[in-house]
Amino acid sequence: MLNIVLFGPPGAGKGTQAVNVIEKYKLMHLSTGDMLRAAKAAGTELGKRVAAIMDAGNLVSDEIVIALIEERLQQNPDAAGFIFDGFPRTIPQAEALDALLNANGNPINICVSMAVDEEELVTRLLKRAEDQGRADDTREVIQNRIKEYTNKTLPVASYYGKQGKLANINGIGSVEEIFERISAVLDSAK
Ligand code: B4P
Repeated sequence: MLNIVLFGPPGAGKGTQAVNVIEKYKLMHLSTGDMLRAAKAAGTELGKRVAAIMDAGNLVSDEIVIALIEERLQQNPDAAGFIFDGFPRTIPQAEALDALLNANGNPINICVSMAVDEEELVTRLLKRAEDQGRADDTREVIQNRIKEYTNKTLPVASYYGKQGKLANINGIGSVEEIFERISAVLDSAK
């Protein structure tokens, strides 16, 4: 089993790269951002609870995202492995994920951290705003998302570093070049 965390700031390209990774390594894609956006679009109780938080660029509560991930893990006991995209985003989320996976004897193998400078992140997300019109891709909200990342999410990289499970890659370049860098890391982690 191969369990991967794809890590990086908003706009680093986690979702973009996850598409290629699941195809090549036959993993199940678990994106908390996609799950929350789907709930919002469907207008479920959960969607109503998280809409304003997401639109402001804040992190939703640990309790909500941990429950989403736990449910998906339980629904897919036969998966060949998971790629966690946009999760964990806080230390309590990382600890909860370890507890869930360790209970099954299939811990995280590697956390791939994609480094992209702030100027490039803002450029990418403003471009995505033009293409997709996402509510959280305005200049002001992007700045808040980067602030949330720096304050709450960045410590997660050290969390995996202390476990000897952190691989840093350059997240700038073409989608194909970055995928090659990720593949090299995953091939040596298998
Ligand atoms: P996410 O959906 O995870 O959003 P993201 O950070 O924007 O995504 P990503 O890095 O995947 O970027 P993408 O590939 O699309 O989260 C959204 C919100 O949900 C959060 O702000 C939060 O409110 C909530 N949330 C989610 N998970 C949570 C959690 N665990 N805890 C609490 N709250 C949570 O790439 C961005 C753009 O760059 C795209 O337009 C893409 O085309 C472009 N791009 C990608 N690679 C490129 C490259 N190599 N060169 C040029 N452009 C590139």
